[in-house]
Amino acid sequence: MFDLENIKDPSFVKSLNVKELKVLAEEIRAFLIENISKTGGHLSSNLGVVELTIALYYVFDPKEVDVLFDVGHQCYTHKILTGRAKEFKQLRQFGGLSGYINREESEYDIWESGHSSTSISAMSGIMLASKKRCISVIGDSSIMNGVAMEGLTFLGQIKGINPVVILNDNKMGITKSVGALTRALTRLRGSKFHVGLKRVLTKIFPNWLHVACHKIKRSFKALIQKDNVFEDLGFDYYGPYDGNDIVPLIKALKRIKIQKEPILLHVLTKKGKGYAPSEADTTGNFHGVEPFDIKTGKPLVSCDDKISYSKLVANYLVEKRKTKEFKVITPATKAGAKLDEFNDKYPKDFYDVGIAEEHAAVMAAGMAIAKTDVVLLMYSTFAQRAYDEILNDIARQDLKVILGLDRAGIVGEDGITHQGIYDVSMLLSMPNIIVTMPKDAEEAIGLFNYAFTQKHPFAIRYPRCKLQKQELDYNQICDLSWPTLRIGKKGIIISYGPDVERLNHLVEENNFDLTVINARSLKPIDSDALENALATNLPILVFEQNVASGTLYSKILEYKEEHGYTNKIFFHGFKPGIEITFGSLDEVYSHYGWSDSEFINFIKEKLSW
Ligand SMILES: Cc1ncc(C[n+]2csc(CCOP(=O)(O)OP(=O)(O)O)c2C)c(N)n1
Repeated sequence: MFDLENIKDPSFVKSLNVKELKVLAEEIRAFLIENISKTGGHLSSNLGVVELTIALYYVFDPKEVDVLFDVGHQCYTHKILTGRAKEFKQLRQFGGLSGYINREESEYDIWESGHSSTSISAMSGIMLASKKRCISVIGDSSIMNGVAMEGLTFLGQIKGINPVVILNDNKMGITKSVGALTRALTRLRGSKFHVGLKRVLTKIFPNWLHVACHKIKRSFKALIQKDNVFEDLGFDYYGPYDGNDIVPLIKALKRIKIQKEPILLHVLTKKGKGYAPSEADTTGNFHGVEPFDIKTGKPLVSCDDKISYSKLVANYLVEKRKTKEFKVITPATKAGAKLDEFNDKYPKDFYDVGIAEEHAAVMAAGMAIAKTDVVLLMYSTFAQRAYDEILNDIARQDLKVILGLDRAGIVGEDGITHQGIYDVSMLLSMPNIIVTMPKDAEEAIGLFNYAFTQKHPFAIRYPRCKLQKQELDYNQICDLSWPTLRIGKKGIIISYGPDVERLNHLVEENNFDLTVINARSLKPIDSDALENALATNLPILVFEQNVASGTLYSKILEYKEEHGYTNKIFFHGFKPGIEITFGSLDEVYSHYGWSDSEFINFIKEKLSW
């Protein structure tokens, strides 16, 4: 029995025998299931890499070699082995342990990401600058992204360094991996017999014999065929190995440790290993989980009366498709965007392109050129990766792509890398694009219906929060005007999204004599409504869940200056450069000035009440 909470650093792993290593793996797995069932977190990806992480620290010394975990969502065993087991009770809680690699937490945390597929490029930089050896641990879905491919193409032709890419192949991204490269991986995986035979041979033969055989096989193969995409890119390919079997894994790692060229080690792991419901999951439900009952695998808090904005939009698209032809594209977020039903009902109109935001955006532009209506659904944070394509290919060409930006605003437990607080600044600077945010479910449907009727790129942002379930009219439509939700005489609040609804309630509850305007279209602005607001000469308070840079607030200021108004205008949002950490939505809201009481304080302070 290991005292996981008293582990200081991973060096102790080297002194364990095979039996002890296996016990350690089982105990870590039990620890992960127990803790994640209470806190929530990335369950399946972490259960799959327990042996791989232990084996890495058995063979390599982290003082000599940097290990870079791509995305960083599979780093929990690494955190346990580097002395952070005690903090798992606070995993992803405000002020607690981050669910990702975090350089402030540990000297062993080398590369922060959250957004996938950067580890190979990062390791290229580290190795070329420091000569320190690096290992990238990257999943089969993340390696297919363009950034990872650029990294591989670069590294494969660099001489004099020996990077190691460990391809952790579990045949899954959040849901099943997609794309032609998946097919290439299937060929490399070979049959179960092949992997089994390899396991036996690895156990029997010494390492030098394996290396020799591997080199001879490679030279012969190169004469007759080139069917290994990684070898074609300049990597010496080792594998596939069973990544959940610690003995062959250690042998394979020892083998590559002595190599002097770029290595790709292909390991096959079982996503969700060791917990029946997550092993059986193909829908992505156990990729990231809320607290759950270990016996049943069901979430502890049932939200049967609630619906997420993602699900609302997905339901709308299913309904809309009954009467209107259009395509839906999503880059690897089919599960989060709740698009299973659309996919099942309209498979010919649905494209999950894998982790390929840039490709998704340009492909949507292509569909629009071909006069086909298309809805591109991305998380706000990942749309950042397609900044140039949204700007240059969609917006500049004024193409009718309906861009659904999910998880706009603060996101909670994923923390800093996932906050949706930049897309307003990004989009408002682009030509032609209309940018909107609905205050509730009805307005969301209304804006989507409006988007279908017009001819320009059209972004609809929606947040990560949940809504009360209700009967909805899927045919309603709303325009880009700014409705006034209430009229008062002491000042004017302008906001959008669910925040404007919240502010309206607060103003009512507190009997504040204020006007509240719903600026559901951030671009174009409703200049009549703004003109009327400015003409009152009342102070204006703008609330936006975005960094204060090029947002609606700036547009209002510009308008005021241009038209010679003198109102005082105040902004409540986030300072550029702010680092909004992880925690429950409520905790993060209250810590960063977004609680009801902070709203009230801000109003009172600015209006000198
Ligand atoms: C650029 C980007 N797009 C989308 C995501 C959302 N995302 C997080 S993990 C993940 C799947 C990763 O799959 P894989 O690399 O195979 O690792 P596994 O979880 O299977 O171990 C996705 C799509 C992301 N983190 N970054």
